[in-house]
Amino acid sequence: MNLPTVNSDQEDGQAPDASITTDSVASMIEWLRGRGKILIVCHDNPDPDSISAAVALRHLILMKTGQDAVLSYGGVIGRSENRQMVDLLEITLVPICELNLSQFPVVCVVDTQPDAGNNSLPPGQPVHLVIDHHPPKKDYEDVYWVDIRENYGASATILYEYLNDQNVSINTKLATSLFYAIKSETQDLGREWSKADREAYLKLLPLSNNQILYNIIHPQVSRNYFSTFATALKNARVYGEMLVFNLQKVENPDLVAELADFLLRQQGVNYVLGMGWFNKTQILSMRSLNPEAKLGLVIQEMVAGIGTAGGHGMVAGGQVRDIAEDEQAQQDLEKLLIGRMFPALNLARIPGEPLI
Ligand SMILES: [Mn+2]
Repeated sequence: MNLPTVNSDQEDGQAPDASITTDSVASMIEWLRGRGKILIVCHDNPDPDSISAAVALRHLILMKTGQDAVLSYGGVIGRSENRQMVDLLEITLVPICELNLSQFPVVCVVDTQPDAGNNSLPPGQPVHLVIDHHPPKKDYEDVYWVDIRENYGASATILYEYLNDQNVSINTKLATSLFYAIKSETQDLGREWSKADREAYLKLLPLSNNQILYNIIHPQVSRNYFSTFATALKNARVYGEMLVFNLQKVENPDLVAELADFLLRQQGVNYVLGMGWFNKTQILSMRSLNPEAKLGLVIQEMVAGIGTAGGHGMVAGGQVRDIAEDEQAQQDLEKLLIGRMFPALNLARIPGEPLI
């Protein structure tokens, strides 16, 4: 997706699935009319892409049918930027544990999928709309609407196209949220981006509020944020072109991904595996500079039989649930994952050395 050859494959920015057209999106909206309460679910510990896609889907449905929807998520909104985004753009999200799901005849998921393992819908929960850009976990033949565009850098871009095609106006707050989603998810169109993302990014920038954007991007952070950086730096180990760090218990699960991005800047490092323990779950995050890394598949191989994972070529994440809080359990898991990581990446195992 970051390769020019791949980008040129979608000159017109159309959905790769030819069945998704302006007309079919219109009929999907009509299908929703009069069906009762609508729930839109983000992935756990939602990121700006998942949040903005949910906000945009709600806006689309509201403008076209007059029906409001409830936005929901599992886990926590941890990263300071994401909390700022939700506060400053006045986005209301309800923890999924506070909802009675049987009250919602229509359930939509954005930036995740029913079988992805990174959302808090109970197993067997009927889902009616899936809008995502991660590789499909299965066919979802029983789901009414499935729009999964693996070659898109952001789910927000898919929703931007829906709004655009259906002539729904995009107000400043919505534009700011969609713009920030594409900006953060693709690191300013530098990573896993497509022509469609670039198009949306350029159209949304002049509609966005630059002061709010600045305030989202530059939030103040707690002392704990800096001590987590210290933990990561102290225990990071470098195995040739691979870097592994373990944050142990974290207050904010998003820090694992943030530190993975940060430590990928180390010279000579092409792959990063980050770990952190939050609420009985070991959160995993992988990053690579190599566009051919296929990290989504690598991480699935690493957690086979013990957890769930997924992702794209250069960005992936996973979770291993029911891990005890004691250090020994976490160290055992770290050893197991490192042992599986080298063969999964086709790298020879070499001894690690401390980063600093
Ligand atoms: Mn996304």
